[in-house]
Amino acid sequence: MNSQDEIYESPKTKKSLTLRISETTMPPVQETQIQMQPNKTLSTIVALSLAAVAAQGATSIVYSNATSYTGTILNPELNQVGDEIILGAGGRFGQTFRFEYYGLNLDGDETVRLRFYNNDGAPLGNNTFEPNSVFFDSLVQTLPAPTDPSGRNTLQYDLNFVGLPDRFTFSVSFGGISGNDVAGIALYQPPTVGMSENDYWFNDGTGWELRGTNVPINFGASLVATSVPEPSTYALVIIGGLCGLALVNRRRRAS
Ligand SMILES: [Ca+2]
Ligand SMILES: [Ca+2]
Ligand SMILES: [Ca+2]
Repeated sequence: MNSQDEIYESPKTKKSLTLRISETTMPPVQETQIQMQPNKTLSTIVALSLAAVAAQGATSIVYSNATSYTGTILNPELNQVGDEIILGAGGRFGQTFRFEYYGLNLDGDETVRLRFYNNDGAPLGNNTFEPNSVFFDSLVQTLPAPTDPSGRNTLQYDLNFVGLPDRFTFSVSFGGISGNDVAGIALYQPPTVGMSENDYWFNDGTGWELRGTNVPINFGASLVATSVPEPSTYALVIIGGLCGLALVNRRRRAS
């Protein structure tokens, strides 16, 4: 039998209380993804174009902390928490980002918001800077209640090839949490691609604070990036080329 520790935030203190929740097995975690159903005629052309682009640009996992679940959940309640990460080698145009959360007694009114911050804020020493400017914001979205018996679920975000710095902070904040509701972030350790310090960022609305506990706090997450900025641009060029070809043929027939 495994146990699951839950870390409860207690403002103004660096130490956290832990609470044991009994848990039996850990089946595979489900994923919630947005599936695209592109137009059939276009999809063939786009697939060909994307294949051509894929041959030019490399897509790879530039951050991964998704291999070893620690059995621990960070429960931020209604505060915003962030994990500062350093990316591994690879492209710097973000394709997809995933993180894993935990939900208990959710009622359906819960929300989640993911944000990426440059660490270009106030210096705290030791080459550490507060999160400041936002370069990706999912805005407030509905948080699905996990259906997996583990209580855990993964959210995936399309990053639209946003430019990524080598080092930044991704933050998560939940809403609609009241009564017996619990929403938290699944902690994994260690990252297998890229790295993160053992601490994490905490914001109760009055500013950022770097927090550490007795255990490494690294959010379960992964990031896929490519070295090609916008494949859609290439796709449009190629589609444009095909249209031009058709036009030339038509003109030839007309003459
Ligand atoms: Ca509830
Ligand atoms: Ca609720
Ligand atoms: Ca960390």
